[in-house]
Amino acid sequence: MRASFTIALVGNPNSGKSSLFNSLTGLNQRVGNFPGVTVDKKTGSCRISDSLTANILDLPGTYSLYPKSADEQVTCEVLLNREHKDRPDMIIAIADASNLRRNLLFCSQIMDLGIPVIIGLTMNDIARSKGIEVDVEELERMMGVPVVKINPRRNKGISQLKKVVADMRLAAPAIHGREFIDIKSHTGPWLDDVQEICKLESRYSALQVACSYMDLSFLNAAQRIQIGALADQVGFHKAKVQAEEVMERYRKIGTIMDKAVAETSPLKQSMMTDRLDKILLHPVWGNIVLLVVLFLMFQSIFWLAEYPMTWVENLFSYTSGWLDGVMADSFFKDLLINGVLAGIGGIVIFIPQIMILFGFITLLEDTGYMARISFLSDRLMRSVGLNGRSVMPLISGMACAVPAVMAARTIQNRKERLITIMVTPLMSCSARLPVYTILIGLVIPDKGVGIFNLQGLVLMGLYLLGFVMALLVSKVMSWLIKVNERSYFLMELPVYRAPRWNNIVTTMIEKAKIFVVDAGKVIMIISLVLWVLASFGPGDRMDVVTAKYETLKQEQPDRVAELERKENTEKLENSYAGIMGKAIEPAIRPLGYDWKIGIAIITSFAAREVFVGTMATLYSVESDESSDTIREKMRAARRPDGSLVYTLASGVSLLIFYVFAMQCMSTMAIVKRETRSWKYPALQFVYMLALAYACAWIAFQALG
Ligand SMILES: Nc1nc2c(ncn2[C@@H]2O[C@H](COP(=O)(O)OP(=O)(O)OP(=O)(O)O)[C@@H](O)[C@H]2O)c(=O)[nH]1
Ligand SMILES: [Mg+2]
Repeated sequence: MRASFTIALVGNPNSGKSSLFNSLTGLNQRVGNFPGVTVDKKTGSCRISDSLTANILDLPGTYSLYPKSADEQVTCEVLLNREHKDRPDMIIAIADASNLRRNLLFCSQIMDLGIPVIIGLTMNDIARSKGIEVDVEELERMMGVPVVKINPRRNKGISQLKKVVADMRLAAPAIHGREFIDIKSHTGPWLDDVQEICKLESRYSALQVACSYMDLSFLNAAQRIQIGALADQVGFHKAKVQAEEVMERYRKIGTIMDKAVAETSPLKQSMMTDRLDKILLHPVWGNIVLLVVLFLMFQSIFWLAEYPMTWVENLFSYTSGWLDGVMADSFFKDLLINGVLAGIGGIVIFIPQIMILFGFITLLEDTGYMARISFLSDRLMRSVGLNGRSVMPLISGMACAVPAVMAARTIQNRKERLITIMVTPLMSCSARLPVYTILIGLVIPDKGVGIFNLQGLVLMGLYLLGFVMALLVSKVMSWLIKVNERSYFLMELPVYRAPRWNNIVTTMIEKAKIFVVDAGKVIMIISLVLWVLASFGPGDRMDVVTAKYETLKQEQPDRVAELERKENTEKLENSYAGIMGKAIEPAIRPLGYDWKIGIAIITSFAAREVFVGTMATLYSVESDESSDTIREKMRAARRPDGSLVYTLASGVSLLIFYVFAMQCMSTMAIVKRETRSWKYPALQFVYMLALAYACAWIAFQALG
């Protein structure tokens, strides 16, 4: 049930809104040290006092109420549309004390919306180290709204904030009506009509609507026409009014700052960010450090994860060997070992790698280095028709394309945003990691190259391949898509912060959990369905095979073991799965794949992780040694002519196929949502599949 009282957290990007949201609600909304972490609204509930519970609404950060990008639009719609289902009754405006002038400007604009406001002053620790001291009582008096110092990163000042909220809730009716600046003096009386037409709360909301009425989704066509006509009539000049408004606010804030804020000389500490940036943003050193960081990340995915992965693998092969020994042969035993256990083992083994990957990405975000990566790569990105902001979606794409596609909302330019969305799925996501790992283990020798490990290098090569292809495709698309908007890279670089280790550990555990549960569900279902499809066949085909081998076994008792293996293979070929696989085999034979890989590719269209589960199930059904690991079974796999299935050529070809192919329903769904059209996910599916097929073919022909 919706509590009757909603508080929205509003403020400039990277000011600590989501941190406060987490403190208030106990939820775990994503927090990171760069602007644009939150791109959609999120609600939670908070007990303010014994008698008051509030809905808390976390919103994307915004610099003003004139939306310039899709994430800012989310915030503006909530604040301006009186009928919005998340319409707040109160706003906590978050102001970063270390950037007070600009943050107060936005607070003053929020105050003029006509909703009760409390200012939450964050980053006081950073302000202090910059030599900025804020007199809260004076600030409160001059701004005319309550101001509370908080540090949501350390959970400080939260109870004080709740008390002020509770007090204001009781006093609410008294607070309305006062404008920070006299808006009418800038626009004349016509805004009253706009306010009337759109049923807005304040004259300032009316000004916002008048400025962006074509973009706001809650206005209907009639309202837009009316506003347009009025604006023409009075000769409304949006940019001029906006500039005048901001100047007047700054004048007033200047006076307030003089009285309420004392600036002394900065302490040494605040220089740290500048000093670090001298190296980390240096045209040469900066890029070298960046390469080293990325390189370490990939090597450690292999190095560090190797031990826990071996433990998990052994545990599962031991368990299935043990079950095989103690259970009597039955339908149920077969299902348990070859269906369920093989499926679970296929997922659990990748937890260490997934955790390391997410740990690294969270570390980059938490320290503020991610924003530097954007800055460093702006030139490169621009040369292919994107901009520095596209890097964030691309890097988060290494974790998962779904949030990454959403992260593209912070890109203002429509064309650049669209291209970013189109190429993000080319970045190798964590779901590909299991496929890469298992295939690399099969076909790439485990040896050192200098101080590096060859398998680790190949893994990094695959990630790079996806990235380079993303750049190439962007370049091509930037020629094809014609939208002429100017674009510039503007991003505030956050101060460096120590990583919050508990946040990193929590994220790692949470992502592992999501991976096991979400991917696990799909993998389990597909493994079970597949097990059925691979264990049964149409008509009496399976019985015919059984009968044939029964006689053979009686005739040649010394070859029973070999005959049993052959029998299993022949049964698999005559099962439903076998028949389907054989049907598509001609299409994939030029790439070096057999029909079992064909089935894996088809099931992978649900989600790529399914590849390993599929392999596990298919090889388990066929093999009679349940204690072998999947890898051992795959390594031993042979074609009917006796040659190995997994050779360097077919393995590399398959790796490349998985780098490029769009095999993820969730990504397609999110691309549809973000672009509001099926055209783009369809196009994406086709171009990525074509790319995958062509490149895999070339690789197989070149190496074969
Ligand atoms: N030193 C210090 N750091 C803080 C404080 N509050 C938040 N942070 C850190 O500031 C960074 C940004 O916090 P978020 O809560 O993600 O900011 P946000 O306002 O939600 O940002 P967007 O979603 O991008 O608009 C994180 O690294 C926090 O740990 C504070 O009072 N002091
Ligand atoms: Mg946020």
